[in-house]
Amino acid sequence: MAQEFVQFALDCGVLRFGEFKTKAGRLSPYFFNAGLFDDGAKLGRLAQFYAQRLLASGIEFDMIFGPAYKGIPLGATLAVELARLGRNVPFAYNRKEVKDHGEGGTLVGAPLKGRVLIVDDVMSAGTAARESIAIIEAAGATAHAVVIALDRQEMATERRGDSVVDVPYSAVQYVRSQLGLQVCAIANLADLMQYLARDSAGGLAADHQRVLAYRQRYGVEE
Ligand code: OMP
Repeated sequence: MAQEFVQFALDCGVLRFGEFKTKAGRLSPYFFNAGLFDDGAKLGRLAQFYAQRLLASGIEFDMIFGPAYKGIPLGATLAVELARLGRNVPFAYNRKEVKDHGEGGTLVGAPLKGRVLIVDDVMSAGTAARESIAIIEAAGATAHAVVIALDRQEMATERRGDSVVDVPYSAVQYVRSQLGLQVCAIANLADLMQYLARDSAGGLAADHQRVLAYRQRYGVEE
């Protein structure tokens, strides 16, 4: 399924090779832009991948939380897909701006309670995951698990005084072992490497080399 997903992301132009700057300031030879799952068919297929991966993982959860902004359509479409498969669970999301009228507050949708599953696009340094966990815990619920489309399997960063340093574990590893959440990804960097290694026509050979070099510099062991 991971190889099929890598192919799907490439076909949608969501996964691209080139030169990109990540949130952590790294120059990456690839980038995954989930915002380019930008029509109904692509979002529907994406939701199927999330649902399949999640059900295969055996992770249990009581409801879905989609963090603003990119997690909102991901969580919503996953909830629709799960309901279609016979598993109807509540869904909530947050807004980034605090509203001073109407329904108020920053949370929208079902009340946050029980074991909450966070749905997001990519985990690099884990900043977004930490923000979601704080929102869920503040509401009195339990941040239980995270499902993402791509685990970049690279070193997380940590603020030490005035500087930001690389640490020898990934954000996914940190969220699993330090924060105690279960994490699953539809695909990871190893899957991407496998895809590139299998490229028989050789059109992606240069990208393969660049991704290898990037992994040597920033990658972590699973
Ligand atoms: P963390 O919040 O630090 O884990 O980084 C995840 C975020 O990085 C994503 O939500 C995106 O905003 C961005 N990102 C991607 O979307 N795709 C990538 O391939 C790499 C990044 C990134 O900047 O690291």
